[in-house]
Amino acid sequence: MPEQRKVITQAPENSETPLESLRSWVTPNRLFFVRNHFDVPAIDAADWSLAIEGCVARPRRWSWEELTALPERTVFATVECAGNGRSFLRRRAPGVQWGAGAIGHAEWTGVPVRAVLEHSGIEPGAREVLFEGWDRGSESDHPELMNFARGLPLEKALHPDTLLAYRMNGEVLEPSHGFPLRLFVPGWYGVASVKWLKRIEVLDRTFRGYFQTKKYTIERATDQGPQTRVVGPMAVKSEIVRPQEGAVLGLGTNRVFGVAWAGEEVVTAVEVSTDGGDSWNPAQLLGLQTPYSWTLWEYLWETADPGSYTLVSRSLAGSKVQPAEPDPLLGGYMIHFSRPRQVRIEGTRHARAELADLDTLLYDMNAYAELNSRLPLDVEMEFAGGEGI
Ligand SMILES: Nc1nc2c(c(=O)[nH]1)N[C@H]1C(S)=C(S)[C@@H](COP(=O)(O)O)O[C@H]1N2
Ligand SMILES: [Mo]
Repeated sequence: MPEQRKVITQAPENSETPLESLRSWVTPNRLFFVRNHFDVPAIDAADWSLAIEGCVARPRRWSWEELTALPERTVFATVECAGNGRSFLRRRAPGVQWGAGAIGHAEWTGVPVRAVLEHSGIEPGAREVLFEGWDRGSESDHPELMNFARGLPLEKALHPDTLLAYRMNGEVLEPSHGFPLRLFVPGWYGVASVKWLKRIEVLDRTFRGYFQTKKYTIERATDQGPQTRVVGPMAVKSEIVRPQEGAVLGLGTNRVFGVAWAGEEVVTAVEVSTDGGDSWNPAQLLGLQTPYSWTLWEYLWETADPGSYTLVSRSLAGSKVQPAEPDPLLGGYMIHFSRPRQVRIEGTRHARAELADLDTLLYDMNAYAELNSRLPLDVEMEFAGGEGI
């Protein structure tokens, strides 16, 4: 059976990337997770335009032709939903009960937000940029109809990598990923990247919309006690992709394979424990380590003794280390603790994993990404050369 997204809710669609079969640095579009609060809006592409208004000297509308005539930029980046892993919390948090797959890594192409903002002339008092989507609906604690909308701090909106994106892995955006145009905020939790863009407004204040006051907020300890914050950059995190929970392995060398990411920062190391976190061993990082993008890693685990083992991985980015336990102040968001995995080694079986050969790995990653998308992906240059990101 061809691989598919794992559906958590059908209408609106909320579905996961099938992480356990991951073999590529790039997540093919049709396997890339979807997080929709409301139904996918019907957008008339022929009649499409984007309004830029608010604290700007020259408000205007951009037609599709005008917008896409601006110089474009491409960024590779991992997107994780802030609720990813919610179902693993011992204390149940409300919201979609995500497993580990509300995450994906893709190549995003579009026009920097900066270009359209500067074209309109940002006025001195500007603080935030409001991005509004075409999708509309209500929530149980907000029965009035509302559009999905989010405010982004001006500084991040003006970063040259923050894009009005119209291509994902070289293809036109799928309807569920925001066709025809979405915001793309690299390094930040997915909620910042508003899909189906309708309108941009430069604000001289902080936007207090539903999706950043009632939802997608966390508490942070400060000298004055806990303060409420809006989720922003993604935390440092890793995930064991294989072996899966409950796997039965053999004696010898077993491969532990996974992904690790650190939002706007670069993953500098990944460590693996086979004794539930008492001792740690360095994993080998595979391919590129760059800001925004996840890195693949593997650890070759030598075992001479049958029995039960608890595997744990942790990602490091400079002085930041992935924590062992969930932080109650974060509630049901930014769930980035190291989740232990139970496996069993049987004395009657034998395992013989070898160190991954980078050429084979690159071939496999490209072939897989191509097989699962319509256009060929040129990830090899980026992967091997480490340029252009
Ligand atoms: N207009 C709109 N934009 C949206 C959302 C939405 O429901 N409506 N969901 C957000 C959330 S919470 C996430 S995690 C990402 C998911 O992007 P994807 O569905 O393309 O993976 O889109 C964000 N942008
Ligand atoms: Mo999300």
